[in-house]
Amino acid sequence: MVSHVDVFEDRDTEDSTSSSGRSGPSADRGRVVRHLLTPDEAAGAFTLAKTCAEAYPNAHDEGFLADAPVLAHDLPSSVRRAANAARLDDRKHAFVVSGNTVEPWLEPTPAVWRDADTVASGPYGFLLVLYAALLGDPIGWGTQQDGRIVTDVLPVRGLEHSLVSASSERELGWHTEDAFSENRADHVGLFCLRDRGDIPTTLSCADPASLPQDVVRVLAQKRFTIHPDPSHSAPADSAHGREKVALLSGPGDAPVLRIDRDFTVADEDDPEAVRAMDALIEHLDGNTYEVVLGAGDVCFIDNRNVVHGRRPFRASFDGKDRWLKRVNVVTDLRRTRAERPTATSRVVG
Ligand SMILES: O=C(O)CCC(=O)C(=O)O
Ligand SMILES: [Fe+2]
Repeated sequence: MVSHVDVFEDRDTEDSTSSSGRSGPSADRGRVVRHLLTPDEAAGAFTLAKTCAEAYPNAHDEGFLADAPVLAHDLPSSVRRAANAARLDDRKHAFVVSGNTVEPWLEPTPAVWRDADTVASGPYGFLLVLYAALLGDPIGWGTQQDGRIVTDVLPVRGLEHSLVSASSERELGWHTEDAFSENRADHVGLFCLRDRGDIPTTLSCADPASLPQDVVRVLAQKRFTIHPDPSHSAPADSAHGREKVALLSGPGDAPVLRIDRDFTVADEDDPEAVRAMDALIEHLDGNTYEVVLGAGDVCFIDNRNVVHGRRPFRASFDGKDRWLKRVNVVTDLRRTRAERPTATSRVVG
């Protein structure tokens, strides 16, 4: 659960200690909407997910993904209402459903993502897709985690200092998820199955009104390139990262960000673009705040409104490490069709 100075709770709830948050220096930054399930609602949602896990082979199944928006009608009405309000709120940073069931006999955190797609962790993947279906349609990437739709975020030995989400000792720099692609998600769903103390996820947003207007003007022009991060096994001849893109779009009161701190470049021979990008980086660094996800929190980050990352931590690699299930959600599946092989496939690229 999230407790943050600017977290909006959508009904009267009591904070539990499963997670906490810290505010950044400005009070109006965090727009994290949290919905706390009652124990009965959590049990109902989990039972629905288990029923799905019995009826479909896995949460990546095209049949399940097609049916999910209808199956999601059986989620508790309170969460459906909250998700609908979040869907229509173009200023929110994240929507968190707290209080979800995580069974105490959850298997140990796997050593690598490849081993994480197990039957035991299955119902959680189903539940994540059901919640995702309240906001849009899940997609996966052919170039990431074998094209799985529900992927896994866990620390991997040997990748402690890498630039991907399997890192631990190194901060995961803030980023728009899959910023390099036009087919990137509108929401990134993270279901925390196991937390390990205080390991904050970071969020940051742009406020164009507080940036110099000449900087905003340059950021809105296609003068930047964004390369895929190494979580993607993109072919060497990939066209991604060659086209110039803008980093800021949309109206001033609902700006859309597109930037990855570690993989965005402005041409050296375009000093105006370099300066504008430096200003945006400084701005986003300054606006960064923390949200701690605890076990049972399902957090949908709005990938248009905010960038996100994760603070560094010391992993133990003993099966007790932090473990999240992740899903990418688009609000217009048709938008991604050119890079999906068939109408029913959810795998982009
Ligand atoms: O670990 C986190 O809190 C965020 C990870 C992340 O950015 C991702 O998986 O896309
Ligand atoms: Fe991410």
